[in-house]
Amino acid sequence: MARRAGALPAGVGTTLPVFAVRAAGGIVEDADGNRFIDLAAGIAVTTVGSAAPRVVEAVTKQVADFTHTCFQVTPYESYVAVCERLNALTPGDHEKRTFLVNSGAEAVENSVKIARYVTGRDAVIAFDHGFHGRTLMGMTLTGKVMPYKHGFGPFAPEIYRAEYSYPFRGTGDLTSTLAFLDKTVGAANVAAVIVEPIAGEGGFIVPQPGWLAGLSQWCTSNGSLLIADEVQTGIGRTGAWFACDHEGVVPDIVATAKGLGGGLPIGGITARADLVDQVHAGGLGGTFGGNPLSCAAALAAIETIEADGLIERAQAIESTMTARLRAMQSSYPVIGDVRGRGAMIAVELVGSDGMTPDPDLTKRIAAACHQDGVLVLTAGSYGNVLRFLPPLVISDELLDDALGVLEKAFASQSR
Ligand code: PLZ
Repeated sequence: MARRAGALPAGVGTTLPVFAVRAAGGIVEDADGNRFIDLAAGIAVTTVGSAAPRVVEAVTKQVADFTHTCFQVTPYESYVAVCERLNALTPGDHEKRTFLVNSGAEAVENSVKIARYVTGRDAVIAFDHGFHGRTLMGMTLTGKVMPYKHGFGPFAPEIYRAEYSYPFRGTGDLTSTLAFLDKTVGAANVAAVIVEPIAGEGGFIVPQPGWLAGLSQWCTSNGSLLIADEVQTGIGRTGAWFACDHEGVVPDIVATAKGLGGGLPIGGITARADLVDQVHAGGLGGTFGGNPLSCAAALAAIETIEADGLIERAQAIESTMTARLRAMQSSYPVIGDVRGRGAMIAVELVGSDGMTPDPDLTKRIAAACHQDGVLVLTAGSYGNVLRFLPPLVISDELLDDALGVLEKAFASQSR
């Protein structure tokens, strides 16, 4: 940590000051031999585990064959195969096209580029509690000022922010959101509405049923495009391939990253073919996008999810976790809300009025879990959400153990 402080800027944060030396099967081991139960999965990335056998094998083979050519210079088959898989797996039966980038932020950037290109419009609607990355566009779309935006402006123009549906806090009613779009921005100016189907960094907020579908219908009626940012929710995390599937919503553009690469950096933009095929040749791309190692890993990760029944596993994790957390809620009223889908579950911590956010308690519970060997993350616009993102390969035994540690943390910290 001392070397880190001397070599890195202070602005790069650390959740847990331990250095990983290996990780697999829901355990992260540090340089001192401490073993942590992993309820973070590298922020929803290692969905298939941190050293999934198929991923290790595919990447090992690929690294010996070739590391890079740049797909735009001399293509390779695995890139095309990843695009085919995403075209098939993303919501909707329409004809689609996919291209690959390096990160979630880049997938978001490109989604917005395409939407503006094909609509010829400027305005993009994002939501409070939204997170879309740390590049200029990603940061502009992101709702939370501290730590993501403070001091980093000026921001990209023509981004408007609407209220996200937040059932626990009773805000973000669809009718008023649509009225805002019509009256304040003007439907004819809106290129795209970009939305996380479950707000991730914002605190695993699951919008009111029908809210996403309402946005989707509004977009269709007004010639605006719906961009689903499935960077955190996608690729099996929520107990479906994509979180939009739970709501029967078919977006025009889907941005993916995180879980797609089994731990290697890759992002995807999957769009309606009739739209994205309008963009001129050479208008989209990048040096590293869809690197061969990342493509090999992505194909192996998708195969692992299919062959090992990990979508069903995410659903089972949801049942186990929500049952245990609801039981804890009846003993610890500081747990105001238990929510989420699949292996994307959170609790929102509140004061004695049942509503006032309690970020200090949230920090203390997280610290107590870390002290007892369970890696949990916090989230939420008010910093009062504990979120759980286990790899889908975690065993019931480890999950149970971790929930026991969490319960102990509530017992020691919440009075
Ligand atoms: N869209 C929905 O969740 C990344 C952020 C970590 P990148 N979330 C983790 C941090 O502190 O920066 C994210 C997301 C959603 C986009 C992104 C951005 O993805 O791969 O981090 O660029």
